[in-house]
Amino acid sequence: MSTVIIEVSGVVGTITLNRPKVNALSRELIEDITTALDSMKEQNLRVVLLRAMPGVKVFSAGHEVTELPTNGRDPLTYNDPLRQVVRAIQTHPCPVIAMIEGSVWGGACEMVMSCDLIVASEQATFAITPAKLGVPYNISGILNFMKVASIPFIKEMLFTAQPVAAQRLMDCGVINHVVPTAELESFTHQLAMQIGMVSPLVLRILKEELRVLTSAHPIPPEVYERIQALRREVYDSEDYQEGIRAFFEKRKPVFHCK
Ligand code: LCV
Ligand code: LCV
Repeated sequence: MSTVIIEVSGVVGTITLNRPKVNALSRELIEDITTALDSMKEQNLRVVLLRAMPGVKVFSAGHEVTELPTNGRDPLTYNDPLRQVVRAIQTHPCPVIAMIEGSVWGGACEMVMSCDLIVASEQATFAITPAKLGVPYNISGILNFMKVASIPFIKEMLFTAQPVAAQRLMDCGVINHVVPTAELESFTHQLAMQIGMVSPLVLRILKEELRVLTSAHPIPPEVYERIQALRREVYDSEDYQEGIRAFFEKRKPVFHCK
């Protein structure tokens, strides 16, 4: 059974996450999302919506924790499914609008914030959780957060790992619109139709120009390697194991900085 529902209405394609219980981003779910995005490239679409089922409490619980490696491998390498779905959204030729109900966790925050626009219901919340789980987030993931939010705000979300209300993210320029849940679908579809009426060729070049320019951060190879070495110390640490163990034991992690 596919973990996503795909619908096309006119020039708007919709990808609905549908993986019980909490849309945790497993390899399977991410492959279904990227396959849906690829299939939509072949159709004459102008906008893609990414959403969960209406009325969900949890939009996505983030990375499927059971798929986080615990054998000393980097949990967020270039080919990790989470990295792949973020790039698939960022390079998709059409604007991708995230329509958010419920709570968004961990890597799902980066996936949503990599969409071109975000429309959220008033009750939606976002929690960026690597620090809670003991995961050394990867450098392009951090850059994706920097693209949409100020450094102080992103530091607060990363350092506290706590849920933040959609309104606060809109006040900080991360979310485009916060609307009452009852209006979420109609508002988002109206926005999609507006975008669907302008030149798709111009949209494609504008999106790619913005992606290239916001990703242009020259880092000397040695600096990159130093960051990778620091990240390796973390994912090789006992704290990383403790973060994942605590998750499965449904208890708070106790970190010892080793
Ligand atoms: C697998 C899960 C998950 C899950 N994976 O229902 O950004 S990083 O670096 O941290 C990155 C690595 C990342 O994204 O890590 C994952 C970060 N995600 C989180 O911290 C969210 C963890 N989940 C929760 O806080 C709660 O499960 C939420 C609030 C999402 C839902 O709470 P609720 O009380 O409604 P349960 O907690 O009972 O979860 C329902 C089932 O989903 C599993 C969880 O283990 C439980 O399974 P069982 O019913 O078999 O016990 N589950 C939840 N999240 N990310 N599995
Ligand atoms: C020549 C004009 C213009 C005009 N050029 O009075 O950013 S990019 O990439 O798009 C870039 C290439 C660019 O800047 O493209 C131009 C973008 N501009 C617009 O899309 C605005 C187009 N204009 C309008 O929406 C309306 O004209 C406004 C709202 C500006 C004014 O409306 P209003 O009803 O008051 P009219 O539309 O009747 O315009 C008065 C006269 O100005 C001409 C227009 O053709 C009309 O000429 P005639 O009286 O001879 O019919 N006009 C308006 N804009 N950009 N000519």
